[in-house]
Amino acid sequence: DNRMNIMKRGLFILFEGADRVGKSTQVQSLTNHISNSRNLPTKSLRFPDRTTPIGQILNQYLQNATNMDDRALHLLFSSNRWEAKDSILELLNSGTNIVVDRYSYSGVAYTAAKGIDVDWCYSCEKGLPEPDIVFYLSMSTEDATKRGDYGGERYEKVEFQMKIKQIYEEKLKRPSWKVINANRTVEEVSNEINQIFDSELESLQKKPIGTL
Ligand code: T5A
Ligand code: NA
Repeated sequence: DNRMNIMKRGLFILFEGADRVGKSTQVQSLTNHISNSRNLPTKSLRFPDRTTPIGQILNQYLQNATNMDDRALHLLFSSNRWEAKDSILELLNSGTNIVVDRYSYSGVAYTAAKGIDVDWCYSCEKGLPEPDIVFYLSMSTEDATKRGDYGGERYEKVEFQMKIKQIYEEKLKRPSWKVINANRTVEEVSNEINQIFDSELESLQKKPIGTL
């Protein structure tokens, strides 16, 4: 009877990067790979989660409909993750893998790019569930701006995006991050990501869930 061995915790897989590098596309692709090819329970999540009351305020801000103090805004983005903490832990503990589109590092990068201290930005994230794998999608800002729908939302300005990229790469990136060259076809990028996931799955399932 091997039923007792079947239950493994879910993994928390995070995609980060500046605008238009292909995060949402790859979140969908890896979610399909985990649920269809690997046959494991999987759910994709995104931040900001625009469906909650806090998320609706953030959505209005992003669509340029409201203005807000930079730190007040930062705390709302952070709250939007804290309000998801319990459901994230429930999913992981019940064996569901989560593939997440942006999280705390987006929070820090986008606020710090306005000139606010990185440590202050990060302190609001301390204690949240920690991702097991971070895929950081990287490409030149110039090439990213050529991709579909660029320029609609508040932060989609070239100079600001260059600052975001710099903060990710000089202040936030950890040695454990998987830096992925995002300036290739969707299939080339997802093949590399699937391979990394497959090779790390078993060992990561044995580790306890961490906290930021
Ligand atoms: N934000 C977020 C904060 O300020 N603080 C926070 O705490 C958080 C969590 C909204 C904004 O909120 C800010 C950051 C953002 O400015 P969002 O909803 O994630 O964040 O933004 P979106 O506009 O949905 O997504 P992005 O602009 O970041 O794009 P993605 O997800 O990186 O890229 P994707 O997959 O949507 O692809 C973009 C286009 O490129 C094509 C796609 O088909 C699409 O047209 N594409 C490719 N083309 C060629 N080759 C490839 N390999 C391609 N992959 C995708
Ligand atoms: Na996206």
